[in-house]
Amino acid sequence: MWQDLKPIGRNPESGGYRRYAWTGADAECRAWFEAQARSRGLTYELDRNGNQWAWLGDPAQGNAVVTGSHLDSVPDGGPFDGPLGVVSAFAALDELRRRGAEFTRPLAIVNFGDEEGARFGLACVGSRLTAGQLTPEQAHRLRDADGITLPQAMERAGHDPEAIGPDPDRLARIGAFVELHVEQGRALDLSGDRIGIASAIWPHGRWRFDFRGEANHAGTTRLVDRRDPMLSYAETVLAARREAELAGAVATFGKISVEPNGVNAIPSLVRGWLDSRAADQATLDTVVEGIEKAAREYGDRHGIELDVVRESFTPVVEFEHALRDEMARILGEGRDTDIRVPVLGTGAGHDAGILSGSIPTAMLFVRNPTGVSHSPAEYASEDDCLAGVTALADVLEGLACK
Ligand code: HGY
Ligand code: MN
Ligand code: MN
Repeated sequence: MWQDLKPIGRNPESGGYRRYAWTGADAECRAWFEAQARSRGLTYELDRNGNQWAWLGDPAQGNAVVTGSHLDSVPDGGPFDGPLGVVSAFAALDELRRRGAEFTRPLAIVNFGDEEGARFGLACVGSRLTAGQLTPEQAHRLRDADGITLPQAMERAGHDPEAIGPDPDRLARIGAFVELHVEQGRALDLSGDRIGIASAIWPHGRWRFDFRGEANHAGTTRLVDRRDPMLSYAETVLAARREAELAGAVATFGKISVEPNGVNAIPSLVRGWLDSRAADQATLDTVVEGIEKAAREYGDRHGIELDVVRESFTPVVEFEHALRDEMARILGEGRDTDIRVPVLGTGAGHDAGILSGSIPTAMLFVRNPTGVSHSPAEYASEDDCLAGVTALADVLEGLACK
């Protein structure tokens, strides 16, 4: 499976992946998913929001156990964030069949569309639409950097944008969703464990800061006469770091666009996107308010207009304790006593977090020795990935089989 996925959307210069929603690379990933489903005799389904499902058993029976993740990527993302959960899901099913497991509940493998939001700016579009956390009207207003709207992109990829919307009937058939994911930190490396169970996801969001000044000649405009929004932006980036450090949170400006974007022109507009996350809502609010305040104060002194728009927000997620405990019990059973499965919090967002408001969800993490993610350097060893498959197979067997 990894060999098939390896070339799809790979940027040869960086070695990272550019698998953005509703692009050619995304279509290739989707074709791969469908082929994997059909080759295993699973019933393939594409839902109204562009999420792909592969069913074993009759979904109408209800109380299904679902596993999977996403196949799209951030710009120059690593190979594991997303695909590890989908590949492991198919591999775990193969393992269960090898064990001769008898299923008492329907099982599905899912590929959620547009988890990273790399193209349209909003993460987890497929699961948010399904859960009713994003309305079709809001989704229809999303645009990529070239001005292409989400409906236009969907249409070009052969998906009906008028069909999108909440899917409560689909969610009502699911009794549990378990997402396996590469860890995006070093907690497992530091504790010396291959596998962990997620406890919670930090509240997180994305804010767009538009700094407007005045375009002018870089050679002839005296410094005192300038209204340069790049300075306000730079000051705001430093403020973000200070506020995050003070609060024990994180704040990142990782994307910027500049107009007119000329080497010898003072910019008229600098647009920067802030991603900020903290352990609790109050801390996150304090951090973002502090950053905005610093941006306004600096801008006021230098004639810069500022607009701040919150583009997305995900509240804190505490994964369901009953499912978490059940997984810990299953993974503890019949194993060497020195195999521990720690329970970890994370600052990364996931479809499992979005769906946790509607259905019981849980996550398994696979050790990442450097903790690097959203980068071509993201890594997990083959042994750890195989331990992840075994753990996922054990969990699915414990939940869905006799
Ligand atoms: O950005 C995130 O946390 C996620 O990987 N989409
Ligand atoms: Mn990611
Ligand atoms: Mn992911």
